[in-house]
Amino acid sequence: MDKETRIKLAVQKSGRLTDPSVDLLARCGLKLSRGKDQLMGYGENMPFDVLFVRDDDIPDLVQEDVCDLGLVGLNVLEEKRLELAARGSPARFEALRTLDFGRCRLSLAVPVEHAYDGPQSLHGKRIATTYPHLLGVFLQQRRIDAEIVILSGAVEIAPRLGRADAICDLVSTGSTLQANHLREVETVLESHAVLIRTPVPLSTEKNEWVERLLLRVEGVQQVKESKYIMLHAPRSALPAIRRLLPGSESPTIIPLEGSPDRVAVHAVCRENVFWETLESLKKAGASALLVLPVEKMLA
Ligand code: PRT
Ligand code: ZN
Repeated sequence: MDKETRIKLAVQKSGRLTDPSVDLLARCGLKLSRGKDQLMGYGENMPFDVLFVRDDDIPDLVQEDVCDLGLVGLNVLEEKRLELAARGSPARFEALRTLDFGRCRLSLAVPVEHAYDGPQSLHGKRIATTYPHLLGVFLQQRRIDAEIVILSGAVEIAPRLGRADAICDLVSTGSTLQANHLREVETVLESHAVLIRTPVPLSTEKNEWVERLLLRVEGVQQVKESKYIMLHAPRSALPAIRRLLPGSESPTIIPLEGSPDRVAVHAVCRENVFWETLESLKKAGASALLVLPVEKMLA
């Protein structure tokens, strides 16, 4: 395939999104060989090449059509969208899929010893952040007049240094806030990774590959939670068993040779299957229970 028909995909070079992004692409079947400079990964078996860059550059690279696709946090994307809107040039990248990694939230936090009684408590306060636009909208919507202190990092130590009264930063486990004696008080944005695409129309050939990738991404995300359950049961127990199978659509019912009253039930459950569920199924009359991981799934 010539150069123009290869799809360029931007991925974070080194950070929290790197491993899950590369893992997702591998599960979608992409075999990458990394170049000497480690800045590019070449798809050996699919026409995708991966560009490894800083996450903050991904929205621009896709918007400017340097890359066709990008994997980036919603927090970075939405901050960029607001920044572009403020400059009078609306964002043109398109979010294609929500991904099940990179989960975190952009939150407001105050020193634990400070009283907090709703967003109004932030009136007249200084709030440190690297997300001035998202924070700005949050404050504006609530008619709160606060000063936004824009920092480029180490936001969580700003209150201790006397540079701010509160912070607005990403949180996942909350341990960073705790270590800095801060208390999470408001969520500004719930975030996760997203797959974005260029606003420029793609050739038919590229489009077909993007569609294939999207189907595979969906399949990969579904199988993570899915299990294949097999069991034997008396026909009379089928209604109860079907009610107990978690998140399964119509199961396959197979007659058992030599036992007209008994059947085998096979079902894909789109949720995790816990011991408690198996115990309930057994109580309802099921036997020979088997739970298997699902390797691939294509709707
Ligand atoms: O070098 P580059 O610019 O590419 O990387 P970066 O340093 O800007 O980003 P990186 O790798 O830290 O994060 C990339 C993306 O991961 C973010 O844009 C989010 O979409 C997502 N993400 C998910 C997180 C977190 N969870 C997270 N916990 N990004 C940052 N954090 C930080 C947070 O800023 C705080 O310092 O982790 C700390 C809090 O974590 P907890 O677990 O203590 O609450
Ligand atoms: Zn960054």
